[in-house]
Amino acid sequence: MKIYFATGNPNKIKEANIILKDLKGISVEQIKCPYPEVQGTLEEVSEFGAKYVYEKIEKPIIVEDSGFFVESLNGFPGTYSKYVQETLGNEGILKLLEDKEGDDRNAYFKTVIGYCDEKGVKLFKGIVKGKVSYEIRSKGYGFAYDSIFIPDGEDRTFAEMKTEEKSEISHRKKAFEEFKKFLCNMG
Ligand code: ITT
Repeated sequence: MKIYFATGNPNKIKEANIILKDLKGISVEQIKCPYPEVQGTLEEVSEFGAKYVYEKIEKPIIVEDSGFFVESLNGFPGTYSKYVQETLGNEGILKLLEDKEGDDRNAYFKTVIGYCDEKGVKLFKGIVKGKVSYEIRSKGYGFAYDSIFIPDGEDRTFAEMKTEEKSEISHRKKAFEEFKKFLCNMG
């Protein structure tokens, strides 16, 4: 079974394929089918996007909306993560947190996958908690917020971990694990 993944971000496809690699007979393929990003929660964006793209292509489809939430900034950038990454960038986030320490640097990534087929739409969620680093730290892996996020239990940022390592513990891994259970139950 081929599942199409409507995204403009090839990193998501790479991570999805690593996470789903042990699932025989399933492959994920990128399609570029833009969908309107409604202003709302990750859940609302994914649900709307999955239905929208399914109506266009009439094949099993996933869309996925993710966000980076800093607790002491009341969840900012959250649903504005894409815009903030493109404008303030990671330096901007670090600047906002320059006088914050300890738990005031708590942050999490959240992913919501919307899957739609002829039976309708289903959502699968994953969260990974951690802290914002004090400086940008990267070994060239990952993307976007990965170079300022240290997952709990780790000393390295996601951008200092190989994609395979990030994909053992990430928000995306957790959401895709839920999706995997659903696929397995579908038979
Ligand atoms: P789509 O085409 O799938 O929407 P996107 O990159 O715009 O791709 P999102 O809207 O889901 O993805 O993500 C919002 C922002 O969060 C955006 O800047 C992403 O690059 C970033 N992001 C998403 N997943 C991430 C991850 O695992 N690590 C770091 N940053 C991530």
